[in-house]
Amino acid sequence: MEIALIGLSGSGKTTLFNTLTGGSHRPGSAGDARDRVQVGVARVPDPRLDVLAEIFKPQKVTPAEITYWDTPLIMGEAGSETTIEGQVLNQLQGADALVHVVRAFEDPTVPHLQGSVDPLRDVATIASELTLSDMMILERRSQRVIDSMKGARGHERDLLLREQTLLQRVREALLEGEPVVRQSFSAEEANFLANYQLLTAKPLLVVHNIGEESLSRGAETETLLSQTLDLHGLKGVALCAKLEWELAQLPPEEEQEFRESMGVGESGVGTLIRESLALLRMVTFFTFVSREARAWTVPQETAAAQAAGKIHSDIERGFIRAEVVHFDDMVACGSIAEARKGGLLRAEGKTYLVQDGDVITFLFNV
Ligand SMILES: Nc1nc2c(ncn2[C@@H]2O[C@H](COP(=O)(O)OP(=O)(O)OP(=O)(O)O)[C@@H](O)[C@H]2O)c(=O)[nH]1
Ligand SMILES: [Mg+2]
Repeated sequence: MEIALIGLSGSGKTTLFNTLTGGSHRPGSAGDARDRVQVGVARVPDPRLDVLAEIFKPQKVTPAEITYWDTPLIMGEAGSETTIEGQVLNQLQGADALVHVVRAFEDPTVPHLQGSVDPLRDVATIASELTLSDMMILERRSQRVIDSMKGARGHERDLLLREQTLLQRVREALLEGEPVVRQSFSAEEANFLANYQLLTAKPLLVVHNIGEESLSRGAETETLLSQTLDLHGLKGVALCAKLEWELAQLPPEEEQEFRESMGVGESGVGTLIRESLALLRMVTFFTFVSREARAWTVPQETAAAQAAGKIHSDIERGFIRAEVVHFDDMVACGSIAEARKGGLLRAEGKTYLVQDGDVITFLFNV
């Protein structure tokens, strides 16, 4: 799963990206890499994995991972044409979800290209950029459909006509401010749409990059944030990217101490990663194999055989069954053996839909 960080220049994308992925790209250095997307991997913090590590006493603990991109957007540059197109558009079209980083911090040393700090305005700016970009994609597609219609007959023509009707409807809804992700479609329409790779069809999460000074007013900031987002029907997270980055440089115990002394509870980045998974409708399952406890994420409604395939294609091919115990039962029983005795270990087949928190042993034969 690939998530692209987007947002106006200077909103804190690179700072956040570095914190998420342990990277060390220079903040404010997008100028060096205008046309390059940086790719990095974040480890998904999950307290359940730590609890399982206590039970299994593995030699190795491996968290699930999620990939983030730092996209050097050209938007918001003084005097630039503020549209997402060309290479940047192609890259964004390949993302599974978008995280919009919005500047909400006051800092006189960091110039704001829009002249003032105004998260609500910036949320609207990016929303309209995404919409504009989709309008252009739909326009181009529509032109091609019209061209193909000239020589088309019968079934082919009907299909093109239905596509044209869809294109028209999506454009009208977009113009009324309804992103594609909130519009509804028939199965055939959804198939057409999948080909266009529209940006407003992607799940979107907003990060309010708040200043160090606002952290003490956490609840107040959250309320303000949710009011802003409700307006657009969006979900959001508030964090201070710079502080999170600084804290991430400390040894874990010191980081904890600092967080407590500053009244910053859970890591904002941890919350962001969790919300990213929720946004993508992912569930987490756990395995314990060869003395390694490991967390994996798969989309909701993933069948056991496909989940096994994420670990290794051989396990999917030679799938016999999955032995499943839920995390809560695992903790209550204290071991797989006890769970088995208590009848809490279930044998599930290929088509079993993996649930969040399942602890799974795959049996296979190749
Ligand atoms: N005070 C404060 N400064 C921040 C915060 N987050 C980022 N900055 C600063 O803002 C400047 C821009 O941050 P970047 O992370 O480079 O922003 P960006 O979105 O990657 O910008 P572009 O790459 O130009 O699009 C840097 O000088 C950061 O140190 C924050 O939470 N508080
Ligand atoms: Mg940057």
